[in-house]
Formats: sequence, structure tokens, C-alpha cells
Amino acid sequence: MLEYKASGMTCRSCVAHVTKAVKSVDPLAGVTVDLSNQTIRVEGNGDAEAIRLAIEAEGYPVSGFTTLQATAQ
Ligand SMILES: [Cu+2]
Repeated sequence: MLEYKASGMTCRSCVAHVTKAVKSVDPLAGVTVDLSNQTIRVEGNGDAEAIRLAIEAEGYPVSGFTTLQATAQ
């Protein structure tokens, strides 16, 4: 799972834009946007840098991203 730190996301419309951007790279990705923390979690196999560029192309600056390890059950 990837977690992007972004900015400028304020409402449900922004969530829709970001989700669409991620899915343009990885159509099967699971996308979770947290407006209060300005983070975007992506579960899928898309290229991390390509997803970052797609989010930024939608107008939301991305300051960085981290790869989160799935915790063992
Ligand atoms: Cu918005």
C-alpha cells in the first residue's frame, strides 16, 4: 500500500478527482482519501511515480509518498 501526502483537497469533488486520477493509472486500485490529514492511500499494483504524476496533473500537489507494509495477521 502506498500513502501519498498531498494538499489542496477540500471536498467530495476533490476526492472524486483524486480517485479518478489514481484509477487512470491503476483501474483496480483501492483509493482512500483522508481530507483531514490530506493523505491518499492506494492499494494496488500501479507505478508509484506514475500515480503521483496523475494526482498532480489533477491539480493536487504531492509532497511525497511512503510505502506502508501490510501488518501480519
Ligand atoms: Cu473539492
